[in-house]
Amino acid sequence: MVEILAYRSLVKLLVLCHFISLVAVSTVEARIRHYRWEVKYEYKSPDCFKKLVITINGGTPGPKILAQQGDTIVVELKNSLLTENVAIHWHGIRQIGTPWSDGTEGVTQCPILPGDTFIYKFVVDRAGSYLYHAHYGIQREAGLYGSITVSVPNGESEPFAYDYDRGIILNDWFHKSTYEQAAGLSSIPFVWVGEPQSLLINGRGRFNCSLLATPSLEAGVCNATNPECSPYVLTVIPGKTYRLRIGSLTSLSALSFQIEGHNMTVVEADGHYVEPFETKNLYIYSGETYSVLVKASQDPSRNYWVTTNVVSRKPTTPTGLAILNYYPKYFKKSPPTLPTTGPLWNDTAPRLTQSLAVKAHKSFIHSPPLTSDKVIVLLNTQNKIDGYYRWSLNNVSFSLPHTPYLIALKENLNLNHVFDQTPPPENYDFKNYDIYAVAKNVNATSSNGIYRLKFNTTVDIILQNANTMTVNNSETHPWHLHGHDFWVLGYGTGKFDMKKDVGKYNLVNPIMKNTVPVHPYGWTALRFRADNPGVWAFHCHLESHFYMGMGVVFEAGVEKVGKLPSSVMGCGETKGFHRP
Ligand SMILES: *[C@@H]1O[C@H](CO)[C@@H](O)[C@H](O)[C@H]1NC(C)=O
Ligand SMILES: *[C@@H]1O[C@H](CO)[C@@H](O)[C@H](O)[C@H]1NC(C)=O
Ligand SMILES: *[C@@H]1O[C@H](CO)[C@@H](O)[C@H](O)[C@H]1NC(C)=O
Ligand SMILES: *[C@@H]1O[C@H](CO)[C@@H](O)[C@H](O)[C@H]1NC(C)=O
Ligand SMILES: *[C@@H]1O[C@H](CO)[C@@H](O)[C@H](O)[C@H]1NC(C)=O
Ligand SMILES: *[C@@H]1O[C@H](CO)[C@@H](O)[C@H](O)[C@H]1NC(C)=O
Ligand SMILES: *[C@@H]1O[C@H](CO)[C@@H](O)[C@H](O)[C@H]1NC(C)=O
Ligand SMILES: *[C@@H]1O[C@H](CO)[C@@H](O)[C@H](O)[C@H]1NC(C)=O
Ligand SMILES: [Cu+2]
Repeated sequence: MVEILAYRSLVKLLVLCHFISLVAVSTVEARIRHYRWEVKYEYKSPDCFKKLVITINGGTPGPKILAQQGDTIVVELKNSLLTENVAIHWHGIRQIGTPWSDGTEGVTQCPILPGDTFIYKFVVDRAGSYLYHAHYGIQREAGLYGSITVSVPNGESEPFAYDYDRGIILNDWFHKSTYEQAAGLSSIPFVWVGEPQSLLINGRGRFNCSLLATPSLEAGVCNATNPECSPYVLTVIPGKTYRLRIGSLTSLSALSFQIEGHNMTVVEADGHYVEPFETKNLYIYSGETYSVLVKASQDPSRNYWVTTNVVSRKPTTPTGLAILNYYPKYFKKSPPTLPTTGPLWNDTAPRLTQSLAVKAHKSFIHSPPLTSDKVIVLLNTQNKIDGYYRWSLNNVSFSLPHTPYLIALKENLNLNHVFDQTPPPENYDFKNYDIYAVAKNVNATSSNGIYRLKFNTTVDIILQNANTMTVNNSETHPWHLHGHDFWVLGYGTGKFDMKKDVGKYNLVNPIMKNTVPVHPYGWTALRFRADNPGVWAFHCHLESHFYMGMGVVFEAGVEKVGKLPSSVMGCGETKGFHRP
């Protein structure tokens, strides 16, 4: 014990002195992992097309965070974007005791100004596969994202075995800048960027340069032989089992993911063990993570395609490609086959079936509370406000305040100056609303009001999907909750039935997750315990949807939150609190 304490002080000393950027602790009791990151704009060609992207220490995706359960992560983040703010969210990390490190601009902190350095410090309290990404405007789309892998404590084992661990991050990629996109979303007439130009696997994709208007003139802009856009190669040793930690951080697309000729066994979702099931095709929604086991058991004299395809929206984006390479023979050789175009994009049934198949592993069931104290129903629709297209919940479209809620509530600022004191509606006109009809509300309201929950109460959320403002169109929305995991009690099609569907909730072995899809014209029911003091966003994880109002905020037990670091302040009504 003495040794450990001494070791800890040594680590602290090193951290304080900033002598090294990463303390890769190798002793049994690993504790603090310190990272120094610089965020900048750089020209990159992830899909062969050169554009400005946001990098961390020169890369997109950013550095992998590898830690062990119980470790403290310290990220010293320098904003070198020159003319743009930044904030980073640690997706899936509950931030117990450190709600100010959640990285949600406008909710838990002021934005980090150009030139400033901000220190995120938090504990990774549960093993599993997680993500991080920008949480300021639609900045994530510019390439600011990466993964967090937390291993189990020494001596603890997982309910499955594998030989090697590999990370796969999926993303969709647009050639237009975030500025053009955001301006288009908030214009009259509305300007839509369209479908992504490519899909990226571990930051690499392939845009067909011949599709540019003047390909020969743009040879320097789009170069198919640029090594930055050569496909990711997953090299495997015949006979070995691989754990692939797959995460999606798409801005818009729902995806399917396949490895030609190989099935996958799903074993983990959002940091929770899944009762294993085998599938040829994994559907994955933005903000979700899955671990799958893949056995390198096929003919090793050839390579295989790893593919990802858009589902739920009519795809115009080509298949995202990587290569499964059997060691040692055919390094980087393209497979002899044509890549699969994936499942039918408009067939919702298999997606719903797979959502329902994800249940808690039988030895790792966290039983949910059998009843709830409050039920909030959120009708997911589009509408208009003053001629602008918006997404809304129960006819109310969310907007972020200028002063972050956490600071306003904790520091007892004059709340009337900060946000709307009327909470948003907890329900809508259930009986009379036709979820298949074109949403026709051209006079919706916008609000930054929040739900203030009684601490440690149990809350049910029913996400009800509906038609958008386009005929026969209902989209897939991946909903992400900050600060908590929730139990997934059920999914269904059509309108939720308060009597029948509640009776069918899975209270036996529901999986816990932090992100969950609501399928077109369907519903999803969740339950969580408001037991983490703080202020937490709950929102659609599609960049444009949250930007256009598709989110809510929960406060619970804010009086139990410890002293806020002054580094989170400095904007809106908190200017006077800024560090000297
Ligand atoms: C790229 O686009 C050009 C022009 O449309 C087309 O002729 C060519 O087949 C495409 N190449 C690939 C690999 O899709
Ligand atoms: C395309 O990239 C290759 C490899 O980096 C390079 O040799 C070539 O000069 C580039 N072509 C153009 C037109 O920039
Ligand atoms: C994958 O699973 C399907 C159906 O479950 C089965 O028919 C097929 O043989 C499996 N393929 C491999 C390579 O295991
Ligand atoms: C799905 O989309 C395809 C075109 O991509 C269309 O031919 C087909 O009719 C659609 N199926 C359904 C069930 O809407
Ligand atoms: C939303 O507002 C429209 C128009 O004011 C109204 O017809 C509709 O019933 C409202 N929807 C809900 C879900 O309350
Ligand atoms: C929109 O709603 C506001 C109040 O909610 C009302 O004063 C106004 O008349 C409405 N406008 C239209 C076009 O319905
Ligand atoms: C919340 O309530 C549960 C069940 O009543 C209890 O076991 C738990 O200790 C409470 N947690 C806190 C933080 O008060
Ligand atoms: C919308 O769907 C309904 C029912 O499936 C169908 O009757 C109608 O023709 C569709 N309308 C359009 C514009 O596609
Ligand atoms: Cu959405």
